[in-house]
Amino acid sequence: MYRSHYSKEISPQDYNSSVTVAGWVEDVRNLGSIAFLILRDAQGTLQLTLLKKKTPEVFEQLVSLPRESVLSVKGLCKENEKVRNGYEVLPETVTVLSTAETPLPLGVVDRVESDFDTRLDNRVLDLRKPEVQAIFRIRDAVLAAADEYLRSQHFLEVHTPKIIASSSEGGTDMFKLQYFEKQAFLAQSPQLYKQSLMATGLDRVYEIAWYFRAEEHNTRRHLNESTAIDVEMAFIKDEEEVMAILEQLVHAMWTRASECSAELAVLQKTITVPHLPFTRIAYDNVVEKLQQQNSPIQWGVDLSTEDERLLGDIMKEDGIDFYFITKYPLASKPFYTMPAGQKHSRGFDLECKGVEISSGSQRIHDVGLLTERLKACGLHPKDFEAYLKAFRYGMPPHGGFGFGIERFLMELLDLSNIRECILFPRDRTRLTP
Ligand code: AMO
Repeated sequence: MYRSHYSKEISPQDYNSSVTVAGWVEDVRNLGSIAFLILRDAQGTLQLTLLKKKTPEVFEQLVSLPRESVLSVKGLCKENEKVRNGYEVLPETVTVLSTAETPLPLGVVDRVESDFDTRLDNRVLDLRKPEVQAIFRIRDAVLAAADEYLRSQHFLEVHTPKIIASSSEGGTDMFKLQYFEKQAFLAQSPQLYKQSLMATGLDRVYEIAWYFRAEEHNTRRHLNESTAIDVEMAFIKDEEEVMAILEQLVHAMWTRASECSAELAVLQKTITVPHLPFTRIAYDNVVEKLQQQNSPIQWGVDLSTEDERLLGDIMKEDGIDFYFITKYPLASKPFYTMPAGQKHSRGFDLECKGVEISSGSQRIHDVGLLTERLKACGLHPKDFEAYLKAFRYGMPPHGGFGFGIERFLMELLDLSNIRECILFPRDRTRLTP
């Protein structure tokens, strides 16, 4: 608990002196002549002990306050071994900063679990729960680790447009937007722009990017608005160099998460940091393994959710949680993916326990081949002229990946629904709050 607004935490030096604390009323227990009020802030909780005889006005004011109201309290801080955090505060003056309406649509400390939709409908109250906050504190910590790692490898943080004129990924799952007299779209990813930057000399970049995808399916691992760490790097030999950065990045983030001991304790989780390098398994080999387990998969198509899960189980038997699937069929990867021979590509996915958390590739850097591939994928090169222009005047070999932040957190913390990992989820039916 903070000693006063935005200042230091209460410590034994504060015992027997006057402190000011502020927070939300978590609970009030009125025993007649004495009452206990649990006050909560971002740091934790403390007990206010109210003595009717000593401070009758404060007593009356506080015992009738609805839960989740906001208070500022000045009072004597006293050591008390019987209280959970070793001290209590005896209030002398109280300012009610905000009175909560009753009944609460969602209990913050109720033992009964609310259904997920009620929680999301009341996300602001839901976010007051320590176990929900812990997810976002860990999210913050792993993103700080990602920044540190990527900057240490000389990547520059960039921000690319989210209102764009043509598809980034091909396909139809784009949100349309009227841009004055023109048709525009919300970016499915920074793909075209991060690649364009490779022609500029800003040739190692990353972006914490928004992905907007008008996918109709409503699953536990898809969002219509999600975030990702997008990386692009030039002058590479092949996709292996990109995969090396990705696995180091995951390792740095996983390690940082394992150090978030207070949050992991609240979530009752332990995190084991994986060993590097991650296993590489070629797509052809994956298909063979899956067919041996009676999967109907045919060579050439992307893995279905079922196949991904089955592969996760097969790998788990060998004690492997993380693995790259490499050398995907060219036809199953986006138009910008570099071919490897006639039928294969330099595209890869990183899987964690049967869930794809990242995909990437070496890209095509020859404008002729890129135009050919656009056509082969049923797209019109003239819609991509602004992108193709970046390739016409000197484009080095390059590659990169997109790494889903919510997917990563979901796997890191073993959460069953991706919506737990984003503050205000957007899915097929949810647009508010
Ligand atoms: P891809 O479409 O595979 O590749 O996306 C990269 C990663 O982003 C996450 N992701 C999602 N997470 C939640 N909900 C969604 N609807 C969703 N879609 C994607 C996943 C996925 O692995 N431009 C390429 C990346 C690249 O090659 O650089 C791309 O977007 O974790």
